Amino acid sequence: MNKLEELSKEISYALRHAPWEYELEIDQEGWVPVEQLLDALHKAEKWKNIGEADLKEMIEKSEKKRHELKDGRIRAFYGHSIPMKILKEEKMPPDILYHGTARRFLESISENGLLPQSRQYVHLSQDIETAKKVGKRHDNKPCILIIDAKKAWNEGIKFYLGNEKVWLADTIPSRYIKMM
Ligand code: HQG
Repeated sequence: MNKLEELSKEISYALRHAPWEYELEIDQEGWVPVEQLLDALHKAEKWKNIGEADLKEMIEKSEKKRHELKDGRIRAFYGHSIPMKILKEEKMPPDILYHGTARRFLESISENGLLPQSRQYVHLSQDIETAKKVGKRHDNKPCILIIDAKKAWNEGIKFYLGNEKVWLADTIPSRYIKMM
């Protein structure tokens, strides 16, 4: 892992899972003042020279679009697990979305649908390639699930925008899920 990847990982941890460990005041949309984050990072020897330009570079060079920096604030686009629910923008999804998962979860998913588990939202992928990558984190031969997002949305299931490749939902009942 290079230094920017390491920084991205630590910032994801702070913004998604443990803002209190860094004394960050996070708002309902997940925003944190950049100064607060930098002050917290500067306490660690390895991040003592980090500045806003490094955060910008981290975001630009990252393979995934995980963070957004705007008007002196920074937030994670998705992935949160903190008790306070992060409000996401509701949006009409594409007709089909995908979800990459492990073979060992299939039985439970077909029974209970997709649940957020330890996160605040279920994470869905815009394309099969992305879903495969997500699934590989859990299983070397991941399964790709096809979500009938159009039907779900028409029947009242809410979808939210993560980034351009990641969509979020509260839960996805199994009647909208097919195996690829
Ligand atoms: C599974 C990464 C049993 C679900 C990725 C998944 C993504 C169930 C696992 C983002 C279930 C949760 C999120 C049920 C769901 N029974 N298992 N009823 N419902 N599951 O890591 O979606 O690199 O919390 O299929 O790329 O894998 O961190 O979610 O396998 O975008 O930026 O429970 O995190 O992004 O696993 O990944 P996770 P995820 P970053």
